[in-house]
Amino acid sequence: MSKIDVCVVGMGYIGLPTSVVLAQAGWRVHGVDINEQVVESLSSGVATFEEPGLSQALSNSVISGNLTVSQVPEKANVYIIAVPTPIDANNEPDTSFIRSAVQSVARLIKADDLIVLESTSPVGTTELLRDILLDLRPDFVDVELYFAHCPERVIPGSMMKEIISNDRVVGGIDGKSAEKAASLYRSFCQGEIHLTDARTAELTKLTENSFRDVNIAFANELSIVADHLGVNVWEVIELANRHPRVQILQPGPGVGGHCIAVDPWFLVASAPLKTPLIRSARTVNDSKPKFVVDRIAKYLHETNRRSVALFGLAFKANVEDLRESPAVSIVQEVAKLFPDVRVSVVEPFVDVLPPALQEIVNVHHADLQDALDSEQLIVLLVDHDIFKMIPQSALTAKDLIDTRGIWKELDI
Ligand code: SAJ
Repeated sequence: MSKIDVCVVGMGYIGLPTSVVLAQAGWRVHGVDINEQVVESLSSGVATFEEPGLSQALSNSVISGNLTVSQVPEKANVYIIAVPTPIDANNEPDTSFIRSAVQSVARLIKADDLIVLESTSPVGTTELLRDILLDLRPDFVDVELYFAHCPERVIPGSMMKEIISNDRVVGGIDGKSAEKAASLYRSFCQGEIHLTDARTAELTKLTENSFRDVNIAFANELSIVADHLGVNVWEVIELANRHPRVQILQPGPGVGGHCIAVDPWFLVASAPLKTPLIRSARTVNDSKPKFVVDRIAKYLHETNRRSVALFGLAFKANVEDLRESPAVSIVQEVAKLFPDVRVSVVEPFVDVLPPALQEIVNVHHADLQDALDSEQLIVLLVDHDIFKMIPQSALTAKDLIDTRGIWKELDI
């Protein structure tokens, strides 16, 4: 395998960091994205999203010449597909981006090439990808080609570290494919590389995120039970976690991001009658924002107050990422239910509110100190460190709804 030829299709949250670490490991990488602005930005060495360590590494890779980016795939020895795999309105997997990605590289394929699917995908997608490619290129049916699934496992906020240090699961459609893909990942990954078949790798990735979703759902359900019983859930969890075999996760306002809130549906879609627990966990987590909205509504009805401050919009702490964020839907719902209530949103991680919130007349982006000075009801939606640093003296006279348990002693 040449050391200079990896074409990465999709320069988003996974494709970009992967391209950069490959470029830094000495490979000549060509990144592809359909979005012209993304291509323009990355080609000039400017990252399209915030992630610690990414900016510098990208700029170094572009300057070194090891990373180029365009809208068109280039001939390579390895193709990595890192495109989105969303769900549709019925929670069914939408693999259309993978299909388009395969179509875009089909004409470039040559004997001995390796095609790696990194996108989180329903079980069987790597085999499907091979079938799509061979349909497009029947001249390759009897030619050696290699296909593998190597799911990413990096966590936003720590991607550049985890992409190097995490173990990787590499599943080939046959042993040679797994070996070939493993040798690529060994060039930058310091964690262990575990070889398996493609279907096992696909199910492993879905299992990891479903496991987390089910465990968060347990914490979220517990918080609703504790609220009903008038017990402090944070204390219950702290005490229960003193048991040597109990490790309950943290309740919150719901589950956001593009992974945990989506991937369990891939498992449900693969075996709809055999996944009642995973489906139910999704339902519990998806219903949590409404529980928070109901608490805010109850307060506003009872006090007749005409303003509220909501702290945090991101899908989790210390990131600027608003995708699938429960906080965004909570803000929208409160503003819609109470059009005469002024909704102040404090989110230091973004410069401007997303368009969906800009359109709502009673929502505005507020400064943290201004909100602390002027608002009586403060709803904590994201446990950013900056909110943890607010002195208790600034909060004691406030009415607080703390969905993350950082001001647990003060919650109303
Ligand atoms: N959350 C809670 N309570 C918790 C933990 C998380 O409410 O105790 C919420 C967060 O606030 C957030 C959501 O869950 O809204 C998801 O956050 P997360 O930190 O659990 O996960 P992600 O989506 O940032 O990243 C996950 C990771 N998967 C697992 O931890 C099993 C990451 O390793 C994956 O690479 C990533 O999904 C992915 O891309 O699939």
